[in-house]
Amino acid sequence: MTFIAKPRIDLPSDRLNDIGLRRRDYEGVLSTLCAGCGHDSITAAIVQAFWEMSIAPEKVAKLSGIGCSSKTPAYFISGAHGFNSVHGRMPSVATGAMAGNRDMVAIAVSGDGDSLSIGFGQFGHVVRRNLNLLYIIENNGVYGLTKGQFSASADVGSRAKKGAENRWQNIDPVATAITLGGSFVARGFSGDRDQLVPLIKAGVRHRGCAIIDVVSPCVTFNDHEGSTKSYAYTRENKHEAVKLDFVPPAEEINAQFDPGEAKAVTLHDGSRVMLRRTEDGYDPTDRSRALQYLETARSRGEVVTGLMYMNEDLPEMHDLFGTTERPLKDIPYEELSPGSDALRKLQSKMR
Ligand SMILES: Cc1ncc(C[n+]2csc(CCOP(=O)(O)OP(=O)(O)O)c2C)c(N)n1
Ligand code: SF4
Repeated sequence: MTFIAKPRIDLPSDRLNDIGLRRRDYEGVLSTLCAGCGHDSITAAIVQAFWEMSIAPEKVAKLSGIGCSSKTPAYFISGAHGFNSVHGRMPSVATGAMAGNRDMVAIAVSGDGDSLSIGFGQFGHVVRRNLNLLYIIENNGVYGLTKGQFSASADVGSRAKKGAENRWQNIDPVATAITLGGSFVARGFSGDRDQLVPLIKAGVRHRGCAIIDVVSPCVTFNDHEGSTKSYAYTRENKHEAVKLDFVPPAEEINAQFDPGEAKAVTLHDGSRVMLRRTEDGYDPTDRSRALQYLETARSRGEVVTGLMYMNEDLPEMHDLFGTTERPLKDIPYEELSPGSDALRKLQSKMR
């Protein structure tokens, strides 16, 4: 794969974040995606969120599968660790990485093809294991990289560029993730950065698997009339279920809310997610209500966005397995491999 380095331009007006880095330090190489591709806007939102959160690039692990979407980790945080894995198999690689070092901040980027077609099994298991990572699905309803075939997220009745109709039932990653026991499930739109940035921040700080399905139009193969994943359709039918603000630990909640208008959910690191109710009175901590709400919206052809479901009390993978707090790289070899006597004892228990 060829990479085009980005020219480095440091403007005097560029602010430094709390660890002395500029926004530019969170960028990657130049994107080679089509001009106008929604995926590039998601990259920009990731850059902004990680810069504002002052996360050290070397503490970040970027993971992806295969697809235009899965190429995007090359376009952000070039100082991070990264693994561009096999189509649909990113969750296994991410599980191995996070099992080995729980101190890393993991961000996984996938596509609707990568996660809902070939990788559907892996997607299901990473959600139910509640692996601690932010998992973004850049959802355009097609396989962009292989020239625009319908993916499993394409809605029934939506049309391909040359007019063919999709007749297969679609898989909604949001409803699926909630059903599978997901602990943080949201939907965004690549064209709405104001909403996406706080969602990404909250997803990073959530302890467990944070799924964000982001409608991300493919301008080359799926941005025409008849597509339900186009810019025009999404803008027209987008409905924000709940507004979200992210408040870092120790920072005061400055916004003024009317009584009953907002609800704060405290995350494990002390940061808070402020949920501001919309006129529907939607409550993303109520699982059955969330599923019902999604079904009603689906029947109306609405694209509901925002934080759809959140549960801070579910144990994440390390709690479930009772694994060590220490990254495996910091454990001396003698402790990691206690020798053949210990192995014999273990085997005898299983006879
Ligand atoms: C095992 C395997 N099967 C098929 C492919 C061909 N392939 C490459 S990317 C892709 C789909 C990508 O679609 P999606 O994940 O939605 O990403 P997008 O390109 O739309 O962002 C397919 C089928 C492959 N690379 N590997
Ligand atoms: S083919 Fe579609 S998904 Fe791929 S880069 Fe172009 S616009 Fe984006």
